[in-house]
Amino acid sequence: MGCKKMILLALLLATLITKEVLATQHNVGGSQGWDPSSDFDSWSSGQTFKVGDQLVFKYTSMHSVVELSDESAYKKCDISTPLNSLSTGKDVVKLDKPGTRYFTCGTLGHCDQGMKVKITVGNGNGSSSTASSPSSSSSSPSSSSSSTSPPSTTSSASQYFASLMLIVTLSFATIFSLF
Ligand SMILES: [Cu+2]
Repeated sequence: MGCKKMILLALLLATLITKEVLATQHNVGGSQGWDPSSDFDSWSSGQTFKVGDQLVFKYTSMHSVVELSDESAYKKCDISTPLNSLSTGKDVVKLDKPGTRYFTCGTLGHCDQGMKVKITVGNGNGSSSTASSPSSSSSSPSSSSSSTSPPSTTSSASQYFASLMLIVTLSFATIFSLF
C-alpha cells in the first residue's frame, strides 16, 4: 500500500512547514523601512535574529544596501570594501549562520546620518543567546544574499496558517501511522 509513502510525505511536508514557520522575516527599520528617519538601534534591539531568518530592506531609489565586513568599517562608515551591495529597493538577505553582520546605505553621507544597522544572529535554539564575545572569524561571511525579489508576505496571518497546517499534517501522520 501507499500508506507508508503517505506518512513519509506527510512528515516531509511537516518538516518543510516547520522551517517556514520558525523562520522570520524582519522588515529592517520597522514601519519606516530602510530610511534615515528610522531608529535602527532601537529597532534591532527589539528583534531576535535566528539562523534562517531573513532581513527585508525596503527603500526608495535614493538609497541602497551595502554590507560591510567588520565592526571597524561599520564604525567608520567605510564602504570602500563592501561584502555585498544591493539596490533593488526591496532586498532580502538571508541570515544563514550565527554571527554579526553590518549593513549601511551606500548613498554619500547616509551612513553618517545613522543609516546603518548591526545584526547579531543567534543560534536560534530558544535559549536567549548572550553571544558573549565576537569570537572567531570576522573574516569572510561569504556574501550570500539573494538579491532576487522575494515573497512580499510577511504577515503573521500566513505564519498562523502555516502552524495550523503543521498541526493538521502531524495529526494525519499520526493517524496514518496507527493503521
Ligand atoms: Cu540612504
